[in-house]
Amino acid sequence: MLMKTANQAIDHTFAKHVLKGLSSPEKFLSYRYFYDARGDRLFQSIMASPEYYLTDCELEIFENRGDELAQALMTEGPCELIELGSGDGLKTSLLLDALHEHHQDWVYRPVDISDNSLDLLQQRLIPGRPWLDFQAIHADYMELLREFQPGGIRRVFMFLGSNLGNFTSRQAITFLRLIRCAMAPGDAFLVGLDLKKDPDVIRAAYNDAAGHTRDFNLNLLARINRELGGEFELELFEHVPDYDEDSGTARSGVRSRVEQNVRVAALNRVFHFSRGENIHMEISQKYDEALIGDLSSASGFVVEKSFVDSRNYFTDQVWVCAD
Ligand code: AVJ
Repeated sequence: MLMKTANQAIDHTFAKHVLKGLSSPEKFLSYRYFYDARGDRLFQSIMASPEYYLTDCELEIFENRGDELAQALMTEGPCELIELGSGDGLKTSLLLDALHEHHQDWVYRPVDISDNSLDLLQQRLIPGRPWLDFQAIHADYMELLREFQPGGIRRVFMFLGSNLGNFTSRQAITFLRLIRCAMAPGDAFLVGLDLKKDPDVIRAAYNDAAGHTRDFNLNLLARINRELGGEFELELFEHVPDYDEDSGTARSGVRSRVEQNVRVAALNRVFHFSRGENIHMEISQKYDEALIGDLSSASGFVVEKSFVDSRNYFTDQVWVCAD
């Protein structure tokens, strides 16, 4: 029996996921559930923290190389720019403005599962851009990609912020192949990827001194408390960031400080934690040329152009169909 609360419907998908993840011998919860209202705010704080370089680096690329980026993507005729997951609009606006300067007014189609972020994006982008054709798509981008047929209007897909890094390499290839299948010759894919670098720089980015990343992880337990009647005592869990230099994989999650049982009312279950037991939550993959080569070729792409920031921390690349 799922518990009903007065003002919040139980999210059955979330409930099922929590049941599966916490019953597994190696406990996990997915990063996908980080982003409730509080998680969105915490992610904003992470992006604003001095240690989290990713956002600044990608913005620098769009600011300094926006025109070259636009030129790399331009062709004759109409085009739609499909952004998978709507960002804050800042980087996108730089690209759209650069295209507009070259008399290329593209249809801009941000795809997001959150109505709220699409509304915010619209409010940010439309003022001062009467030429902008903004056509939001409220959908899960994985599902949307499965339905896309190649052909018709030329398309540029865009997936920024190293969001690809949340996928394991198998998941990344599956996702990239979906994009590839939705593309016709002449279409392009613009992807932002975080590069391997001094491990201490990466470790700090996922363990900021102000503790936003810790709170971001713990918020997933707090969300179980709020939405599923969980009884997690947050002080009894600690954030565990980890970065493996060789693989380039940053992993994060939380660890039980003590042996304990935690009840989740909506699942009618008690979960046992041994002392030091982990709940894995997120990976953030860092890339190098070899890894990018493997990923792109395994999914039917070639890297056509790549741009990096001044510190060589981050790359935005234009990928095109291999054949
Ligand atoms: C939104 C997936 C790019 O992995 O760097 C930031 C999310 N997690 N700090 C990342 C995140 C912890 C972020 N991405």
